[in-house]
Amino acid sequence: MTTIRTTCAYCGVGCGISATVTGDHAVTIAGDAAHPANFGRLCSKGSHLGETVRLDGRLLHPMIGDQQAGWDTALDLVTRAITDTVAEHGPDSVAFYVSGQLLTEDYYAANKLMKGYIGSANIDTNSRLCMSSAVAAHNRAFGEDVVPCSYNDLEEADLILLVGSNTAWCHPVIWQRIEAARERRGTKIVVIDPRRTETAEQANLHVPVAPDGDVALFNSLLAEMRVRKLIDEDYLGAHVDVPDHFWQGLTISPALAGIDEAAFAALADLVAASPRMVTLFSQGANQSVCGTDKGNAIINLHLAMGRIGRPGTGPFSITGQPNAMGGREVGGLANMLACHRGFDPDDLDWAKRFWNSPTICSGPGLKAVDLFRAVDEGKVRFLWIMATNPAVSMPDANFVRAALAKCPMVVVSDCIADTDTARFAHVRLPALGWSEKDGTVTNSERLISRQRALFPPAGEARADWAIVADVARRMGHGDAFAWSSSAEVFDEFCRQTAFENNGARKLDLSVWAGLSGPEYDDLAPRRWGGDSPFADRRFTHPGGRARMIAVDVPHARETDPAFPLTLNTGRYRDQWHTMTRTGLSPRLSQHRREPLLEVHPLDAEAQGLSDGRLAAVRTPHGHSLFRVKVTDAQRPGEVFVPMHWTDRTSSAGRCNLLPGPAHDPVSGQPGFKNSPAAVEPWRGDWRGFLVCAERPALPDGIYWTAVQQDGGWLIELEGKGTIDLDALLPEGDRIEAFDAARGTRRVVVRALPQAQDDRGVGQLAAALYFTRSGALPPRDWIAGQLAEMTETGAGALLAARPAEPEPDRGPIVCVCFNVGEYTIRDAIARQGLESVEAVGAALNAGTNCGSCRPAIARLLAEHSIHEPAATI
Ligand SMILES: Nc1nc2c(c(=O)[nH]1)N[C@H]1C(S)=C(S)[C@@H](COP(=O)(O)OP(=O)(O)OC[C@H]3O[C@@H](n4cnc5c(=O)[nH]c(N)nc54)[C@H](O)[C@@H]3O)O[C@H]1N2
Ligand SMILES: Nc1nc2c(c(=O)[nH]1)N[C@H]1C(S)=C(S)[C@@H](COP(=O)(O)OP(=O)(O)OC[C@H]3O[C@@H](n4cnc5c(=O)[nH]c(N)nc54)[C@H](O)[C@@H]3O)O[C@H]1N2
Ligand code: SF4
Ligand SMILES: [Mo]
Repeated sequence: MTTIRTTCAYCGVGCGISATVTGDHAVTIAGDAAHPANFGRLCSKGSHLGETVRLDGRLLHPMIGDQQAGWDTALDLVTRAITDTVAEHGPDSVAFYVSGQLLTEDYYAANKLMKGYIGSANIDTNSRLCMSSAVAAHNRAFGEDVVPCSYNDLEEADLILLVGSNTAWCHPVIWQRIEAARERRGTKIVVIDPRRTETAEQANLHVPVAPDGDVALFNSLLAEMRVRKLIDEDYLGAHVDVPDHFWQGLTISPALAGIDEAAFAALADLVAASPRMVTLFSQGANQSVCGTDKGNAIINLHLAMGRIGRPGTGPFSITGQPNAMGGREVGGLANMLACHRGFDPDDLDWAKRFWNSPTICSGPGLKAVDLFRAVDEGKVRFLWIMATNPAVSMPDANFVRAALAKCPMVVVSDCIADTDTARFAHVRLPALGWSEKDGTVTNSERLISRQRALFPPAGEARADWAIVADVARRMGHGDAFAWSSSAEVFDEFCRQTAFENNGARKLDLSVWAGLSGPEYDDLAPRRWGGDSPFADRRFTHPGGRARMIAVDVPHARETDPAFPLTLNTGRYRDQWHTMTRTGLSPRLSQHRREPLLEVHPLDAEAQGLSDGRLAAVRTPHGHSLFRVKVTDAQRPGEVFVPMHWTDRTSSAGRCNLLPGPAHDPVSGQPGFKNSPAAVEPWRGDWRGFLVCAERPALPDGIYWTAVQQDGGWLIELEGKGTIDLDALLPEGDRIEAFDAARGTRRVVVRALPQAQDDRGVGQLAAALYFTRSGALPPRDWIAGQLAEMTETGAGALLAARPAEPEPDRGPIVCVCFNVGEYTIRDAIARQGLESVEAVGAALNAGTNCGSCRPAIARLLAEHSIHEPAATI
């Protein structure tokens, strides 16, 4: 057993992990107590990484179409496709679409090949969908894409404004650090989000801003602070350029942000009273057609009040992916060159000389939405997709799919064999997975950490940078891509940041340049730019001054009576994006088993939706089906669906058929959070669910969702007309029950001696519960029987309940200890529990990773408001 210190695979918090390898693709995960991002903490996703490192579903060999191929054959084909396409149609007919889930070394190699050797800037990244508005806002205000804060600032602030951030779910360890600081110093927390998220429930103040009301809100706050004489005129005079007539354009108009006077006054009082203020912003700000303006409206407030560059202050754009920041540094965005440089002739000359490149690009390349449009128009004819799943995650995803289907050559590098995007690939290249990768990532606070390999490569998988370098060599650029390790790539990148920099840009990694192999291997986490890059009050714009940017309140989106609602989209606590990895974890799949449509009771009533049944969501671009959850956490007129489900996990629950391609004019970032939509009930003639060890082929034309369970799958089903149920069931001993009156059929199948897996004879192989008009039993207990090693009685299996009835746990809240909502409500009521700690002492819930603590706090709060909740 060896213990290896590495970094989490998932979010931009960048937690350190201490991984103890216990066997072949077996690992025990713990937080690294010495890592400065998390000091030992991990959330539910990080804690369950061990469930995602097995080889199931991995892409193990290069594939050309459906045929396994050798690396030489596959890379010869890719190289020939690039050179032929460039020869015939020019360099801009070739494009890469990459990802914040690549390591810095991978990203550097891809950017160098495209911009310096193919000679086009058509390399864009999924960070376009994620951070590009923040990047643009930083560039406008500071002259460089520099995040001015570190996590320490969150702990030293008296007031934290969370704008469009569901921190408790999406950056849970940052949330835990904020909570711990609040415990110590009484930090006030404000959540600005149209939804009452679990984060908002824990805040001192929830400001339910109207969709895209943020510019109006921050402009109003700035105007209000001016009235209160709280503008730091000295700071502005010395360090900030303010455009002419800036102040005349500002009004105090919280109503334009959908906010009432009382909430605005409460917010303004907090802002006025708290010089130590951090504004943490995420996708509710960035993913908008006015996302760059939102970023600048936030930064304007901080500059004007001098709340930047001092401990406990600053506008803090938090990154999503583990290496979103590293990608920005190397130049992964089509409108950035490398090392935070643009495309002025000087910049191009600088890059050309450093890379010694034969054909430097001439100007910015295509941003993601335009890139796929160019694929559709036949202008881009070769596309290499690395570490992202655009067939799911791009807006107007069916358009993107149609474009991919037309593209003469699509190459996909992924660690997973079958993704929605991989289905469009002519060539698939197997990449190392998280537990095999070796390199560096930069987190939200500019901290560079090592990811280290725990296992040897799976199958023939290779590092992304090495694959890129091999193609470059085949193109005749061997000298420029002659690295033999990720350490050498990192060294070259560090030297590039320092090349002719002379203090002009904050990004300067020269302290890391020249590391030996062993020094790189041992590299301890370290932040570039220090705690506070603008502590010296010197900004990157020529002249060293920051800039206030005049931003206008956007015009309200015109309402179309056919699409009267606003569709908002985002994340669940325990799933990561398109579920290619978290979806492998039975535990993480417990928290939300189906994609839900969250809708306010008034809208549910008006549209005839019932809680727990299905609804169709329509937009001008497509329609999808979701399970209805009626909740007053939504504002009336607005609905929310998750982004995670794909064609692999559902028949019709894909979110991104719905949002259109509208994007921010400056950053190109799509407005995923505000689309016109309509909803209506969707009723099948029958419904049911299947619990099974092996997943069967599911018919077209029905609703289904599939989630992993211990030992198999849980599949929800609903449809119209008839269905051949027997086709869903495996071979085995069958026990059946019918109820003709309700059209109910229940079938339990037990494994036969020749069962292929290690299931013992008589163990559960599948159980199907089907009805036309009756009720369906709870799923929990029966799904749990898949992993049971003993035979369970037929009566219990058909009833889907144990012979000795156990209380229904309800939806799982704590995935670490499998504790359900009803169990927690029951314990709160019966045992008089009054705190999250007391619930933990009684049930263990919330005592491991802590990701469910906000949910437990909500159950406690609800109990204190209502009569004790009914228990089952
Ligand atoms: N569990 C989990 N964690 C993750 C990820 C994941 O997939 N799963 N992904 C990672 C990545 S890549 C990212 S980018 C981050 C994203 O992290 P977040 O940005 O926190 O997540 P989202 O759920 O996309 O959106 C945040 C909130 O924005 C709100 N919002 C919508 N419209 C508006 C608006 O107009 N104004 C304001 N103020 N708010 C609005 C939404 O209601 C939502 O609650 O999470 C990272 N962490
Ligand atoms: N509606 C809606 N859509 C959204 C968003 C939203 O809030 N709402 N958020 C957007 C945001 S912020 C983001 S970041 C995107 C995320 O969207 P995607 O990037 O498309 O989502 P992932 O599922 O993370 O895809 C990563 C892929 O890379 C593979 N992979 C992982 N590690 C490696 C590696 O080291 N090498 C290689 N080659 N492959 C690897 C994984 O198996 C997976 O297939 O979604 C965007 N789309
Ligand atoms: S907060 Fe969770 S997902 Fe994010 S890096 Fe830390 S452990 Fe990983
Ligand atoms: Mo993201």
